Amino acid sequence: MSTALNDFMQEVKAKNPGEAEFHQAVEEVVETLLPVVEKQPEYRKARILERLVEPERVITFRVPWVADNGEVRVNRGYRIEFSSAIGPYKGGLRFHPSVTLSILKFLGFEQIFKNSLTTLPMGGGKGGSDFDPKFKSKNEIMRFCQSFMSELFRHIGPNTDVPAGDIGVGGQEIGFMFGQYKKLRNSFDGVLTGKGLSWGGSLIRPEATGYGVVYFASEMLATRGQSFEGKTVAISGFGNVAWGATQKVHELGGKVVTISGPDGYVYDPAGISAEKVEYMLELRASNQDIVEPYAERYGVEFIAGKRPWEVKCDVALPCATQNELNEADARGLLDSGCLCVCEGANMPTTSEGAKLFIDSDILYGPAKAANAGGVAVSGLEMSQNSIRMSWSREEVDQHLHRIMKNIHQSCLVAADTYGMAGNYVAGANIAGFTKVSDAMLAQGVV
Ligand code: NDP
Ligand code: 2IT
Repeated sequence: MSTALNDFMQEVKAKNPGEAEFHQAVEEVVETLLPVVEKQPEYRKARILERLVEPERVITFRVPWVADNGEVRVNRGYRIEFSSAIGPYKGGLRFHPSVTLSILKFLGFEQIFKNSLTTLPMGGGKGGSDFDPKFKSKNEIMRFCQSFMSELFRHIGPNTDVPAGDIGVGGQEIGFMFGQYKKLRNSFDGVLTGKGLSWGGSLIRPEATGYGVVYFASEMLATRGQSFEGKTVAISGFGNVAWGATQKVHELGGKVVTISGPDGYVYDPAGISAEKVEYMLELRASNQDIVEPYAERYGVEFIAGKRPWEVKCDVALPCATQNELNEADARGLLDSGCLCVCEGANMPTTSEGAKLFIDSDILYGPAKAANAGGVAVSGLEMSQNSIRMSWSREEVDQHLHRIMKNIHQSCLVAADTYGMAGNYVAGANIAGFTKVSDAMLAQGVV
């Protein structure tokens, strides 16, 4: 680690003690940005990096609710409003028992660069709760969402902060939160994205992140004259992102042979297609957080307690959660001849794993570029809400495809400009940073 990076990280760690995931995300970004900032005295003077790692606002709040058995429960709610340099705060809400301030700060920080890469006017934010939707009834989920929004509503708005879904938050939860917001404000606003089609949602939003990951990976493969046709693909997770990615890989002629959950992974050598892809939605909606029923239903192997990275594949798409692919997994993928790793989840690869990928010849697409399709279509949902129109499936998909191709190109150009050709991690960080830092310079020290 360079002295400058070490000094910078010491300060970040001292100011944000115990926030391991936030430290990890900041270090990965700052390592690639320091050479850029060092060449620009204006950035240094305006202390752009020091300002960027400090959220503009952090909100935490109590979320009390009543369980079906009459017991009172209390969870903690958060919204991290990280940067509004280029647009209203924008980013998902995560409901998962593992949620902490550190996890939401890492996600909010990454979101700044991701949203900038989409070229749409969106700042960076993230929120959520340590609420565990597992085994909760629909009524319990509704009461929780209403209580969560009873506080959040005063901090958000279509021109202020526009949340969306993430782990544990899909169309159902967005609906319950939107209903409560509308009731409290008495106003029908485009304040959340991922809405239902009949009340302001956009076509393709549910599929967008997964489709975008596959579009991005296709662009990377094309730089080596390759495509998804005939490729074996390992996917982790079985949620929204994994589902969209599986569908698109199948459409492009590839074969997805794994999905995974907290219980283990399923190996389906014939490939997950058609009806099996739809079954993934049922599995997720069952609220039980297990993939084993897939193996029973289709008579394939279930490997308990393991991750899918031990399966030989041409392309690996981690689509579950942070730090789900470690150094040993990365080494295994490299040794077995994997061509491309493209991140659907946010920060799924540990720092050690990522370093191995960057130092090797593998095509490695980092989350903030590769999974930007979800928030990009959220941005398109905001545009449709503003003009009170809705675009066709084809129109939205074309926009998404174009945006993912542009992000890929911006990463390549930025990496090349700073002497790191082919390094998509550096490319994504630098390309995302430039627009935000220029906006910060123009707007003065605020
Ligand atoms: P879902 O809730 O639909 O699915 C999440 C999946 O990840 C489930 O399989 C879930 O299983 C698993 N998972 C979550 N936490 C853990 C954990 N601690 N350990 C093991 N498995 C876990 O969420 P999404 O598909 O929307 O999100 C998946 C990833 O993609 C996340 O990293 C998210 O931040 C990222 N992402 C999502 C976008 C979106 O638009 N939805 C956009 C860009 C990125 P379980 O719940 O049982 O743990
Ligand atoms: O991580 C992400 O980019 C998301 N969860 C989507 C955010 C959004 O506002 O659509």
